[in-house]
Amino acid sequence: MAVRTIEVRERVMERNDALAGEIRATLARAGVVAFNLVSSPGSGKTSLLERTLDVVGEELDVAVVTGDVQTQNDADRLARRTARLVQAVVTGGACHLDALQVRTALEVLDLEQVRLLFVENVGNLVCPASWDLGESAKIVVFSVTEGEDKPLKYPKMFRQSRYAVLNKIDLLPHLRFDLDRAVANAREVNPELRFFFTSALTGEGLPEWCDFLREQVRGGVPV
Ligand SMILES: Nc1nc2c(ncn2[C@@H]2O[C@H](COP(=O)(O)OP(=O)(O)OP(=O)(O)O)[C@@H](O)[C@H]2O)c(=O)[nH]1
Ligand SMILES: [Mg+2]
Repeated sequence: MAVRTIEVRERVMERNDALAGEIRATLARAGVVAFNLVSSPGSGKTSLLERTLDVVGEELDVAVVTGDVQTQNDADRLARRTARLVQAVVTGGACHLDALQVRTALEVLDLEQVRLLFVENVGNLVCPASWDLGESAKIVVFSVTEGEDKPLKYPKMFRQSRYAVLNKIDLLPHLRFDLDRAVANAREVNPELRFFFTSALTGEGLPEWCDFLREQVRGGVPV
């Protein structure tokens, strides 16, 4: 029985990876840079996106697909910040988005009108690491309230991500959180990780983050 279970899982993953490849090709043809935001619940993905939409939503033609286990709260929050379409995917229990859900969400977006796409994944530091959604890169958001050891405890997520956003830095004065140790832990599992330090509450670090997004859109889809 155990062997059969593994085979089924492998087939599911193969199908997902094939679909993700198709999505990646579609986005590349349309010239859309796509970031898959992954994090534990409540790190501040939606808050960061709210700020991002305020600053560069129109400038960079940003579209968003949000994934939630239940409710479309995040999509509703983001739709208040932009006239552009925000697509909600309710996974109905699943702990991650998959490529089929993203492809379905993209069917109603006019990709010719989009230059930067964010997919806000389900808040979970485990499952989303294994699922390719056709993104240009995964960005792991983690916050100073989560503890410096998260990169070591959930290494796959940090290894699969090309960028990391350390959010809620406004709270640093109130916490025993060693920022240097957190960065060192993350670099231990992924030496290539590029960091941003933000507060979605105060806006600190947002200019650097938005400049990075501008650079990425200017540079086009990475190959
Ligand atoms: N102090 C502080 N609070 C923040 C910051 N960013 C987000 N929050 C708060 O953290 C809570 C969770 O923020 P969300 O943006 O909903 O987090 P999320 O990652 O989208 O959560 P899920 O989608 O449920 O995984 C909210 O109460 C936010 O107001 C920040 O930079 N500083
Ligand atoms: Mg959210």
